[in-house]
Amino acid sequence: MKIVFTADNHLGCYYARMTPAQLERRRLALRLAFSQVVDYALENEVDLFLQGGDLFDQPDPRNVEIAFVTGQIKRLESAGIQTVLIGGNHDTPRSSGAPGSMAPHRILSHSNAVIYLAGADGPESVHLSTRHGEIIVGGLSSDPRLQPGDDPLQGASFSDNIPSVLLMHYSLADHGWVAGEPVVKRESLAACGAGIVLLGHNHRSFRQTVGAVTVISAGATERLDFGEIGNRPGFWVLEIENGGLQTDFVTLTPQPMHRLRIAAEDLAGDDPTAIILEHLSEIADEGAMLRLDIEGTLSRAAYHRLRLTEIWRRGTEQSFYFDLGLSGLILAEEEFPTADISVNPQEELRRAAAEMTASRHDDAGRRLVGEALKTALARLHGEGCRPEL
Ligand SMILES: [Mn+2]
Repeated sequence: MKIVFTADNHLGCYYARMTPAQLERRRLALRLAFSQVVDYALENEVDLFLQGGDLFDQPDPRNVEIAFVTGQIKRLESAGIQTVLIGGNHDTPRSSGAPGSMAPHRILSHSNAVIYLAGADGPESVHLSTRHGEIIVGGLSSDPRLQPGDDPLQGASFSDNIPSVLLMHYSLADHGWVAGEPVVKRESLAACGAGIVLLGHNHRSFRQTVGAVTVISAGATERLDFGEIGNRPGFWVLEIENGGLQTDFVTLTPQPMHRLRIAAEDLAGDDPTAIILEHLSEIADEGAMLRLDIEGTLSRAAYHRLRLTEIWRRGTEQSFYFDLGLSGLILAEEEFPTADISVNPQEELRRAAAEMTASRHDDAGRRLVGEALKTALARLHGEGCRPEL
């Protein structure tokens, strides 16, 4: 029996800093990645198509994405391939009990060829007959009610319908788990009864053994942000025959992505902008997502010589999408250049305080303004010294 397993396709993913045209092209790339998984399933005549959550990036996907997935499922159905899906943390409504809230997977499961294991009351399993034999597939959708550190398999019971393949959308302990989300403990995984556990959620693919269980993390079908630049997108093919398991990871070609880091210390010269533009032109690629990070300590003078708008414009022209990261940039502590500027900050503070005092009709208010002025002047002269007023 041949199975295709994919997860974290994140169809319709939103990028706040893309132009509407870029966003549409990016979303098309995400759909294209998913359709390549379906192409593979059709060309290789697999028996089952399993999706491990976060098919959509939101619980309320746009019609474009719903229509697209419906079309892909139709293709699978026409080839006699059944689809089983679960919900992920992105595409499951936060409160499934709220009036009118419904997982988008319910729309898809109107097709007879689609089974959605919502798992609102614990794990579910379903008995399937394929061209190459029978199989029980279990599913544990992402449950928004779980607290950080909770184990979704704790107390989970399949009664006597123990799945041979279990689909989940959770992190595995000691493997990509970040504090703040639920976590599957290794002990409960080893004891769950399933022979193969297929995990969505971790965008990095891996295969490992926990007790007698083979654990496979799907990995995403595209690198969703610059933090995933080292990931290899793709999907898995499983072949189960006479109790034996063979697995293959099929890679997909992602949209090119470059990350450029420039040390602030290298920008101390007369024209730091020129240095950056030269670096940018070296990796210019109109099809690529590009992120430039300027990191380290920069003097205020050098910072003012940086023409950020020009850098941003050139980066945008030379790439599909340009992101400029300045969060790692620190401005050097320097003396405040009071002598060179036409505005006298002390005078400005006193003037503002006088205006505020004049508009106050209560003594407490006036005292407060006086205190604030004192503090502000003290800060201006450097912490700790007491100015004479
Ligand atoms: Mn997820």
